[in-house]
Amino acid sequence: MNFKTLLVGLMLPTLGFAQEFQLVPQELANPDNVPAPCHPVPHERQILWNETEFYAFFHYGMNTFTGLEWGFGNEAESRYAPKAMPNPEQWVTSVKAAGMNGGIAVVKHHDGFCLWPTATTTHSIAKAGNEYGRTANIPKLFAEASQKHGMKYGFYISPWDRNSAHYGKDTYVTEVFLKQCEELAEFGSDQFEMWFDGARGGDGYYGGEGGNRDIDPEIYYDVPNLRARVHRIAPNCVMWGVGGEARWIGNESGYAGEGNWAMTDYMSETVVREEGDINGWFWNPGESDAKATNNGWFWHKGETMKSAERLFQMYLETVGRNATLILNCPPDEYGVLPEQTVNELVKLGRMLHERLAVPVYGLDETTAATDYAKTAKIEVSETRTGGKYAAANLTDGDKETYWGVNDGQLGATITLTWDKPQTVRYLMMQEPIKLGQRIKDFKIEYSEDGDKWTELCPVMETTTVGYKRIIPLNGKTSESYGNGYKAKQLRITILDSRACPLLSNLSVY
Ligand code: FUL
Repeated sequence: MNFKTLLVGLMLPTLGFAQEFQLVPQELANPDNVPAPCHPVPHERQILWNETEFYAFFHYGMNTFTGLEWGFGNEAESRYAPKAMPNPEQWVTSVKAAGMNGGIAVVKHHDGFCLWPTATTTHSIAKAGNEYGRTANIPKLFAEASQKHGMKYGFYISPWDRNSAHYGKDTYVTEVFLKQCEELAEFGSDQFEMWFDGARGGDGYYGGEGGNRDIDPEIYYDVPNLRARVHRIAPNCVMWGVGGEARWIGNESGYAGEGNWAMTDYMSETVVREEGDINGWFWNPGESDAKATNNGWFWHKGETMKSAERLFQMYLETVGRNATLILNCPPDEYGVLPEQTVNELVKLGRMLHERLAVPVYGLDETTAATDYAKTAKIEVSETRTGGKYAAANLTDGDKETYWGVNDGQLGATITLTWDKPQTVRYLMMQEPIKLGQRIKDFKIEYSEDGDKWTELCPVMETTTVGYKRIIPLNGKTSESYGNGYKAKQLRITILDSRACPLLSNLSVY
C-alpha cells in the first residue's frame, strides 16, 4: 500500500457519538518504502568529498628551492625566491585538462615555512628572497583560481613543524597550529579537504634549540577542537588523516585494495587501510596519494613524469576501487607546472574521456566513450516496491535515483541485452552511499550469441562496489584497453550484500 495519508476515524453517527470523533490525518512512516540505511553512513560533507573523485596535489614551497624533500626547519626565508611570479591558475587549468575536479596545495610542509603571510610566525613568505616570493600569497591565489575555474580546492598543512620553537609544547597547538588552520579556512568557506600528513615529530631546528620532539598525534593536535574550528568556517571541509574524516589508503603507489570498504574500525595504525573493514563502525573512506612524477614529492632538477598509460592504470586502481586519487603534480622554481607535466596530463585527460567518458574540460561529448548501458534493454530479477526504484534509474544519469530490491533479498541479477553485439571493455557501478556501503560479492558474465555464458575476470576480486567501482572486463588494470569482448548480453549477478542491494548508476564502455 502506498497511500500518502491515512484518514483514521470511525464514523458512528448512527450510535450518536459523532461529536466525539475527529478525523486524524496521520503520515505513513515510510510511504515510498525507502530502504533503511545500512550503518555506518557518511556525513553529507563526505559524500560531496567522494564526488570530487580525482584531484591534484601540488607540492611546492621551500623544498622546491633547496632541493630537499624534508627541510630541517632552519632554512633562511630568503632562500624561497621564485624565478617568476608563481601562477596557481596555470596549475588549476593544467589539471582540469586531465579530468581532475580539484586540487590540494601544500602551503606548509614539515620545514614550517608558510606560503602566506601568517600572523603566527615570521617564517613565511613575508621574508622571502624576492618580490615574487613576497607578493604571491599562494593559498589566496590558489583559492581564487580554483573558484574561477569551477574546481574544488583545499590545503595541506603539516602538523609537524620543524621550525617552531613551540613544537611539542601545548603552545604550538593553541598558538600556532590551530590558528594556522583557521587562517587557511578563511581563504574560502567552500574548500573541500584539509590535508594533515601522518608525520609525528622527530628531530628539527625548533627555534634553534634542536633535538628530538615526539608527540602522540591522536592526542596532541586536539582534533575535536581542530574539526570544530575549521568546520565553523568551512563546513564541507573534510579533515583528512589525523582529522578522522577520510583515511590514507596505506601506500603511496596509487592503488587501493581490489575489495575496499569505506568503513574502518578505529583510527589506529592497525586499521586495514587498503581494504577498509566490512565490520568497521565509522565511515572513513580511502584516499590514495600518489606521484605523477618518478622521484620526489617536490620538483627537483631532472624530475620526469610517469606515462599517461601508467597514470590511467592508477586511476582504475583507485577511483575504480572506491577510493579517491590525489595525484601529485609539483610546480617548479618558476612557480608553474613544467611543460612535460602539462603534456602528459593532456594525454591522460584524453584517455579518461575516450575510454571511460570522464568529462574533461575542452573535450566535447562527441569524442567521449559510448556508454552502451544507455542503449541496452535492461532486465532485473526484482524491483523494490514503492514505485521509485525502477531499473531505468541505473542509466538516467541522476545520482539521487537508484534501483534496488526488497528488504530481505541479498542478491539480484541485472541483464543487459543489445540488438547487435557491442565491443565492451569496462563496467562501472555506483551504490547510493548515503544508505551505506552494501554489496559484498558479485560476478560478471557475457554472452556473444545470447545463449552461451562466460564469466569475465574470474580472478579479479569482485566483492565491493561502494561510491564507484570500475572493472576492466579483461581483469587487467595494466593492459585494460585491449580488444574488448563482443557482447550481445552482459549479466551482473549480485551474490551477497550486507542489506538489500541498491545501485544508483551502471555504465558499460
Ligand atoms: C608525507 C610527507 O612526509 C611527504 O613529504 C609528503 O608530503 C606526503 C604526501 O606526505 O607524510
